[in-house]
Amino acid sequence: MLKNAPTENKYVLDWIEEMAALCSPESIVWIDGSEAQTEQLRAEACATGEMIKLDQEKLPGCYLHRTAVNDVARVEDRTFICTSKKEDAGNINNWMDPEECKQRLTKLYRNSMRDKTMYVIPYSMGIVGSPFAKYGIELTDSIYVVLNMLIMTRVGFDVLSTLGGSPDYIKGLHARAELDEKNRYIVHFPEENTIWSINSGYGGNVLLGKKCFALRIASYLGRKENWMAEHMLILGVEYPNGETKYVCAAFPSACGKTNLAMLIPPEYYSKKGYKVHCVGDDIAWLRVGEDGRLWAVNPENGFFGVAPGTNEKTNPNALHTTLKDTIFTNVVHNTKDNTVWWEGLDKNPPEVAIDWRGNPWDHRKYDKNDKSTCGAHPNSRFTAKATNCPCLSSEFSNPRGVPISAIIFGGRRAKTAPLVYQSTSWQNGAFVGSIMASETTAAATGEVGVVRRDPMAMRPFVGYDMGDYFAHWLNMGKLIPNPPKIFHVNWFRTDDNGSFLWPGFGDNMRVLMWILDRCEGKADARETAIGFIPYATDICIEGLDGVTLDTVEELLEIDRSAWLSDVEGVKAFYKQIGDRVPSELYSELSALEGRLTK
Ligand code: OXD
Ligand code: MN
Repeated sequence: MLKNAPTENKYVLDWIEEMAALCSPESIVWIDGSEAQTEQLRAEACATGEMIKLDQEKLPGCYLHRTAVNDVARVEDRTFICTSKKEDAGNINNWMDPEECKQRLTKLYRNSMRDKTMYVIPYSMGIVGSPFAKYGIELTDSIYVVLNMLIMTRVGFDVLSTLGGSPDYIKGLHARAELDEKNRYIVHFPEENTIWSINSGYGGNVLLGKKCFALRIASYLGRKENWMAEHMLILGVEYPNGETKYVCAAFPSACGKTNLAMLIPPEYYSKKGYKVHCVGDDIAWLRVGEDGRLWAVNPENGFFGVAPGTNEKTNPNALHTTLKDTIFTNVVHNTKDNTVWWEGLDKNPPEVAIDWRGNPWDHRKYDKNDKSTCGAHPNSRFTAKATNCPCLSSEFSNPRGVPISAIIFGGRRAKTAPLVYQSTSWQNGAFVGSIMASETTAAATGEVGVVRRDPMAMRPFVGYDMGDYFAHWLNMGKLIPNPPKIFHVNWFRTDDNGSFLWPGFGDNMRVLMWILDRCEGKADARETAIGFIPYATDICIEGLDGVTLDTVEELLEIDRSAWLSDVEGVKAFYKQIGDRVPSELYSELSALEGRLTK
């Protein structure tokens, strides 16, 4: 079956032979990244109904796909880290013995591709040939996966030639099988550079370059090799003098990373000549540069963004990015003009439409408080090319990456966390990241809106023990001579009526500017029990309707009793993580408690 393979790498060929013998596909097709082959696959997917070609005048190169109704988000309870020792996966991850797992999944993979094609996708996370890049091969029986990988990663035979005869690549096997949720598994073998995914067709579970490789496996590799794989956007703020400063920000899934990464500065700043450039919206790989600073690359090549809520006001750049070459998943199909729609796009829901389940949809029956009446699934997505983003940074394809001035953590918290605060050191910043918490969203299955601890926004994505991950953060601090300053933000604070106090979106630039001023030593701050807080007058509110100095004061208030109860939550969480939580973080926790009770 592997006649005419475009590589002689025996580690690649032997593995594909073995997986093909297991899954019994009818044929094997190598994905070369060419437009001709991609177009042929699109046509095939449209012929079988796997995708719908949208109006090519209004949305050139755009398609719609619907997943199975039981398969719409990442499944954390079905996600496993299979290390040989359970303690290396830790208490926060699900663990299975690697051999037992392989036995169980082998039964599910057996003959799962009968009568189907197995596609072989050679891909790179990062610029092919650059020292930051890492390579993977994904085997899949889904054209939808192939077409998404072609957008999200760098796919082609240059990956194989760069890999040469090396065994150093990540082996990914994906089969849709029966889409049986009871037998759905997203499994990582970090000690063997291997990922197995079965019975799902949802992006986060099946685009193996993304969460599985670029976060779970990469975080494991980063610890071994002294670098970091983080759930962070990367953006650059260009000053009127042409200088650009870069920040990374870690927020949990569906908490506005894409919006922040592509923000349009408020007029107050744009008139002066400030610009924002997007380097990445979801994942950053961070290494110590020769100059002693921390440098970041975005290993992805596209955006897999949440559609609902994306509109001309919240994120015009994302909206424009999706106007061509985009695959929409689980949004509303406007059958009158063959376009797409989602809640929060505009105030004109289509009159004649099919919802994400594939049923006729009557927008008049939509009830904001009842998610089951939505036309688009709350976790519906767009897969769009980075190069179509109007504010893409000129450094996006720079293999060196960009130097990072600040790391920003953030969660969705109605109370407790102030608009912004700064940690007092790298160690204290790692502590701030470790105690992050956020209200859950629709990006993963499970209840929405409950507060859960999500350290560094990496709870679902650390490929090893969380305590060891914290230790790795502390260790990295010792390896970076000139480390970024670490901050925490919260755009989601509400007043007593439950209304957001801060306008968010483009106006978050005002907070970014305080952060960057702090990095330059240009802004003052007040030292409090939790860290450095801005003076309200230092957050620029010029041109901002409805936000007064009093609002900013309220946004910056620290409620000691809420913080003290948070401290109890952190103690319980650290205990749950287990005995590998570094003592330095316990010292930080008791020092915080001490300051709060003083
Ligand atoms: C994502 C997620 O899709 O975090 O980026 O779930
Ligand atoms: Mn994400």
